[in-house]
Amino acid sequence: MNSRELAWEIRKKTLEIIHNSHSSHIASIFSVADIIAVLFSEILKLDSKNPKWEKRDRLILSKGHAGLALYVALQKKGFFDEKFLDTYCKDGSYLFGHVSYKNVPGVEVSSGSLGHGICIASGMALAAKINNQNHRIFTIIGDGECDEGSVWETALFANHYELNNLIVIIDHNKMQSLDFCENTIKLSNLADKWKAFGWDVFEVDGHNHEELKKVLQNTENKKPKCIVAHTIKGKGVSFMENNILWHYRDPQDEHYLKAMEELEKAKP
Ligand SMILES: Cc1ncc(C[n+]2csc(CCOP(=O)(O)OP(=O)(O)O)c2C)c(N)n1
Repeated sequence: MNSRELAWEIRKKTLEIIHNSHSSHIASIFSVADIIAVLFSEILKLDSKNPKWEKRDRLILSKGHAGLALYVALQKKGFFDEKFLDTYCKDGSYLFGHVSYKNVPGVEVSSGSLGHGICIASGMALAAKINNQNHRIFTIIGDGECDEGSVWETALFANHYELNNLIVIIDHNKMQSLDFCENTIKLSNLADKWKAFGWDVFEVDGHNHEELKKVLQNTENKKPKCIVAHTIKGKGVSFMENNILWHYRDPQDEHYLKAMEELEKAKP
């Protein structure tokens, strides 16, 4: 399955599960679907039969409310079966609305309390350096998440320790849960801020697989790397795109059918 097919599978399956479980965050999932698909198809060195393989790359999805996208990618890559995936948000399931590592093969850490993923990732990156290990640590954070002070403490920390094995991808959809980022706490030019903190910074279209592949494949950097991925919240379903309602809204039958029709038409 190539990255475009995986992204499509992620959108389709997450929509189906969100609808069945009456849960939320579909727009956040659609925003990050292409980034996750490219990482799992082309970039991450992983072994689904040995999820704790020591030399594996690490991925932390810090915007843990979009965790269903990660769960679907892991399932499609063979870390667990579809029956397990379909327990999402049901009584007794290990698969919650925010990412949990407990009993879920392939998940590195639990997330959802925003601002923590990058801190854990930088600790992992420093540990890998101390132990002379060559794996890379990727973390995906939200732009609203950049309101957290811990993100900027880590930006200083990673620069200080020259963590060139750390790659931060910002899902820059310009929205957070209740409003646009600029109306909440101004981020202004995010790329300039990371540059000022001493990082190698790249800006890409976060739905363009070629651009994502190119920037993610090149990890020969001397500094920690920040990829500002310009995305659209709700990408792939016209009435969800850039519509803040779909951060939390549970798609009813009519929304589900309409969204599914659009996704079917866009099948790669
Ligand atoms: C520490 C913390 N504060 C508040 C929340 C509630 N919350 C959940 S999602 C969200 C918005 C996140 O926005 P962003 O990081 O831009 O993610 P995206 O728009 O991609 O969903 C907030 C504030 C949280 N999960 N953690």
